[in-house]
Amino acid sequence: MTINFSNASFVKSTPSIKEAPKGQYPEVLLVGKSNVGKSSLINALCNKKSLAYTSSKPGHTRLLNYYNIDNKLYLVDAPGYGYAKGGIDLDKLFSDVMNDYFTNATRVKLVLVLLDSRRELGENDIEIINYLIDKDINYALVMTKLDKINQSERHHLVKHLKEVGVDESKVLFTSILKPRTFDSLRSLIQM
Ligand SMILES: Nc1nc2c(ncn2[C@@H]2O[C@H](COP(=O)(O)OP(=O)(O)OP(=O)(O)O)[C@@H](O)[C@H]2O)c(=O)[nH]1
Ligand SMILES: [Mg+2]
Repeated sequence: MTINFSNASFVKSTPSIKEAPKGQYPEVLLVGKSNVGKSSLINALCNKKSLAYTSSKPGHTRLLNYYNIDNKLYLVDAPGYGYAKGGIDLDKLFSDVMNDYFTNATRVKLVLVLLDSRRELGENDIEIINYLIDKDINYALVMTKLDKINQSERHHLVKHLKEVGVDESKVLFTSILKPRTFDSLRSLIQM
């Protein structure tokens, strides 16, 4: 499947899967800790500056946001986890939205689990990866903000991923400052 990622548009935001677009396309879902760069990754993939709303303050995306990519698939931006902010428990929001999503969405082609290259995997990250393995859902790990680490930190990170049992073939590295780092992600999505 060849996809023109530049032909992207926002479809809708929805608090629950009931009001989601009616499943005519396969979906690629993005999950990850708040502020890891989910919305930024959508913009970088689609070569657009502000298709998805990004913010340096965590907790920005609170709904499922659907983007139509070239009338061939939906990219779905999910709320982040890992912060309790302004009276909103993001972990609860995340698990409610995700339970709803995985129980009702039938066309998940791939889940991208985003992780900050500077950090070790948290409990939440590992829980989600195990959930995806358990449910036999196709996934990949995207290490974001690659520009923030040096070579030796990258080595350390790869070693850490091995130690926690991550399958290396499932790992990609990206940086919004290096547009070419998104090439392999585009290939993976088109597979
Ligand atoms: N240096 C650098 N900064 C990045 C990169 N990706 C994202 N950022 C920055 O990280 C911050 C958070 O990015 P977002 O894309 O809004 O993060 P998010 O995961 O959507 O956050 P929530 O919606 O709160 O869950 C912003 O200030 C981005 O500019 C990257 O590859 N490199
Ligand atoms: Mg966001």
